[in-house]
Amino acid sequence: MQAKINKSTLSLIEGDITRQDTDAIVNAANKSLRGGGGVDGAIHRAGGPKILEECIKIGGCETGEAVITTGGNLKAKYVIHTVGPVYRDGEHNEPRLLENAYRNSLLLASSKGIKGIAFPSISTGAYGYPLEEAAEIALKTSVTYLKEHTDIELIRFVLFGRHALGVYEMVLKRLMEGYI
Ligand code: AR6
Repeated sequence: MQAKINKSTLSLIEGDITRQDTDAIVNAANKSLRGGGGVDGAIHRAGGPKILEECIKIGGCETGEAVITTGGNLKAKYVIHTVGPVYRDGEHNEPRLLENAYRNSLLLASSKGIKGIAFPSISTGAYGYPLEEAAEIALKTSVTYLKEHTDIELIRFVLFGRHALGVYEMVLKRLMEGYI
């Protein structure tokens, strides 16, 4: 599924984030930046040791912030590492922190002249964020960003599995129809 916002494209696909050919892919990292499971593990495995070397030099990343490294052996030239919130009950600033993770990743991409960026569904695996709520934040933040900035031409969400894709599609449809 695709939506046009100004001249830019927001697209939703089912797939593996490590295989994307966008200028940058985004990692759902943790504050240590030392790697982990899920998306993080897959990116470091596919991208090779150069990514971790740069992460170690950077030192760490606060929740909601973003940093950038090489893409190593990946097709993408860059990896943007961001840290989503660990979900507790939604009353601990989780929505704001998740929005920051997307927005700061996009701001960093713009500052590097990146035109195409692929995101996984941040915080919805090990960090336990309910999928539909997270999709709303991810997509609203992206649509708002594309309305305000014309430099990013493509934001692609790469969802793991049919179910996640279906939820994102439903939320994007509601958003484009003005229901949320
Ligand atoms: N491509 C796209 N999506 C994926 C892939 C993939 N290769 N693998 C998993 N997903 P998670 P988080 C989906 O746990 O919740 C790590 O250990 C997955 O189904 O990767 O932000 C870090 O080091 C889920 O919907 O990220 C942190 O400690 C989504 O990606 C912690 O996990 C995110 O799942 C971060 O947790």
